Amino acid sequence: MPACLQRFLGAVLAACLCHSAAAQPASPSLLSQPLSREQFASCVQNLAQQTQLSGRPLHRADFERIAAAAQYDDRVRQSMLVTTGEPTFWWDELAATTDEERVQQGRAVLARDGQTLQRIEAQFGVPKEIIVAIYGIETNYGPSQGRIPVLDAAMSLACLRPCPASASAAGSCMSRERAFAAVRVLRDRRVPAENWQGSWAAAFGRTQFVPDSFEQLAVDFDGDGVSDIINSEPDAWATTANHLKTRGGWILGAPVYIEVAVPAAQQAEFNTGGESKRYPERAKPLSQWAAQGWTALGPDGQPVPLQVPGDPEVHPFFPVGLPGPAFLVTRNFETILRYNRSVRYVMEVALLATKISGGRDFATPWPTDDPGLTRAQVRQLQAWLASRGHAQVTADGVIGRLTRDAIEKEFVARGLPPQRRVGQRTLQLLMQP
Ligand SMILES: [Ca+2]
Repeated sequence: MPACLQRFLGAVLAACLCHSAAAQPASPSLLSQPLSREQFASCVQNLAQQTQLSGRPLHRADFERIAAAAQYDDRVRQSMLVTTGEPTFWWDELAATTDEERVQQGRAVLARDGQTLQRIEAQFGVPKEIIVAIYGIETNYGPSQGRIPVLDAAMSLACLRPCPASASAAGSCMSRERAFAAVRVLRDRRVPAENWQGSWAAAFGRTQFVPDSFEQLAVDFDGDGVSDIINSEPDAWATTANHLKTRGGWILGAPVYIEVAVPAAQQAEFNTGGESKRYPERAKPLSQWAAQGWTALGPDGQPVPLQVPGDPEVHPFFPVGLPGPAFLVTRNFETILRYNRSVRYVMEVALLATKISGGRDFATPWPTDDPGLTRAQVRQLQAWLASRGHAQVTADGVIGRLTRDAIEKEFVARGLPPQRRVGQRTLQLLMQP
């Protein structure tokens, strides 16, 4: 399950414009129905007239020649709609993305290729567990790189999310620049001309880079003279490490997050009303938080001294407000955030890396009586739904719209209050004989 494809299929994070989210909003009217053949052709023609705005040199003739093969792919629009769809919960997403299956597979990657990963860690200064965790979350350690032709995805995205008229400078419109970059990468023969596939957001390869980031950051680490992030694990890993090093930098020896207890007297100050909130403007050295009575949490949730070598600057982060897990986060958090602009993604990567290293889950429970399912449990649920006649549900371990529809119908069929999600508790309730 690729992170991107997963979200395309239905789970929701507004995350998967991997490694440089297109910032400009889509026009709602453009998303209400598929683009017509004429609309798409006219959009591509319009882009051809703007190649002078390409972030790197691009001749109009090259654009026209390569873009002539592009086809509108409505999966892009459907995915854009999904990202504004149903609410999702931290405890569901983290339970699936950091489940035991993914932890064990991550350890197997480290055991298999520890030496290569160690060399990458040494050269780029990024922990190998973080690189492996990104690999695991982005493409499930390789197999799930996406099935949408990258050129089609990039062009469709640019046409569904056109630049505002004011975006006249190169680089001021990410969706346009991504389309140009896809063409440049093909022109330069840096990717396969046939079957170049990726996510709906045009991210491709083992760690899911968009074409513009690929152009800027791709590394040849296996030494064959080609930066091949699709087939070569060392190239993909080193390219990811290069991204983290170049766009943010890593403080080696410092964690991404430290789970903390907030002193009672200061809890009102951080009342987020249940919202996810981060306070980067309040960054200060860890020792100063400790002096104010903040403590870290030990394995059983007991307070332990707040200490990290080098006394890095940290700031508070509350994924779901208080009560709920509370964190002080370092610059490493912001470095992962530049890789994928979702705070939930950052915590998925960091927690998976922690677990791969033998560390533990968060000590503070999420504010729910119905914690999330592992992918093995989701597959079990889906097989059961299919056996109950919901033929559209496949046991792929990814909760998407079709699975949610079936869940809702089953709750209704059993005379239970309808809901579209299932956790550990409601799984038992729903599947009882
Ligand atoms: Ca290579």
